[in-house]
Amino acid sequence: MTHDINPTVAAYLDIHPEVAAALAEGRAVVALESTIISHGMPFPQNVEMARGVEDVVREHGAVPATIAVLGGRLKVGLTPEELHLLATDPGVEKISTRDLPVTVALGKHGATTVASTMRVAALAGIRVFATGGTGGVHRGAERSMDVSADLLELAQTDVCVVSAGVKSILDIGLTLEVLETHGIPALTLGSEEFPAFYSRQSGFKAPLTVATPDEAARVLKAKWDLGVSGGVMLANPIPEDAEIPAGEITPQIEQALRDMDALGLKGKDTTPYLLGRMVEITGGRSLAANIALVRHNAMVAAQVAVAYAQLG
Ligand code: PSU
Ligand code: MN
Repeated sequence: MTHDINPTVAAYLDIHPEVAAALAEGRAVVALESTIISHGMPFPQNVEMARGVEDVVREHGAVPATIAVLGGRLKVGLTPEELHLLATDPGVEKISTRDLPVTVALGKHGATTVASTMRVAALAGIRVFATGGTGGVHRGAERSMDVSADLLELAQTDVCVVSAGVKSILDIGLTLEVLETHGIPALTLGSEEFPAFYSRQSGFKAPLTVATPDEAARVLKAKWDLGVSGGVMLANPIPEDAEIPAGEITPQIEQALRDMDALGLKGKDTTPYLLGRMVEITGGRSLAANIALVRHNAMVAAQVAVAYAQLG
């Protein structure tokens, strides 16, 4: 199941030796993104989270490959110094798929979102990826047309994204509609209800459910063996002891959205602003929840990657 990287693509990639060895031997690898480090959490929690998540992946038998663009190079697997740079350098831009060729061509630094991380992971031959929450359809999208590029990337790139569902700063109902339109399986792990990032409950029934990481791996194999191209969203509810119940978090999200509107923020700046504002409004509780859910997703992603590698 090893993946041959064509030489044209290989010329842009710097695959960390540990990741390259695992890929060459068909061992489990889990991709991790970097927008969550540079634009999703404050320092120093961001770099502690990034290192901790890599450890969780290793503890569950897979090799972590944190992805970013540094000096125009597509990095797959980072050194501790590179992680630190992403966590601290204000010059690191948030880059989605549309930005990727520009950041590469101009030799800049970029923190990759779910969409661009999926794309780079696929180029390197990595099939499983852990994040916090996937982007989706923003509230008011019927006027703003703000639909995350994460959804369009899921429609076309063969990577399984393990997330805690869709951030409740978004319109979850519309997000589920767009996932269905694009033929993206939104599998919920071990729950009949689709999860909402900080909360286990969203008020929306899970469109599809799997009981175990092993079942999820079998879905991936069946999908890609059959040539049903594109990604899979594996929604993994936040652990109970870390969740902020929907009834408590909803008014705080509404407050953050009002504050954002008052500032007139739009486009790529909205998600980083909202996550930061939520940390302030909740007195840090949303940050603790965010870190807990990312670690949980990393564990499940490693279990899925190990099971998928065993399917051969
Ligand atoms: N999950 C987190 N924190 C984050 C993100 C996900 O816990 O910061 C990032 C991901 O990189 C995702 C992005 O792709 O938020 C969504 O941004 P937008 O809504 O602009 O597409
Ligand atoms: Mn957007």
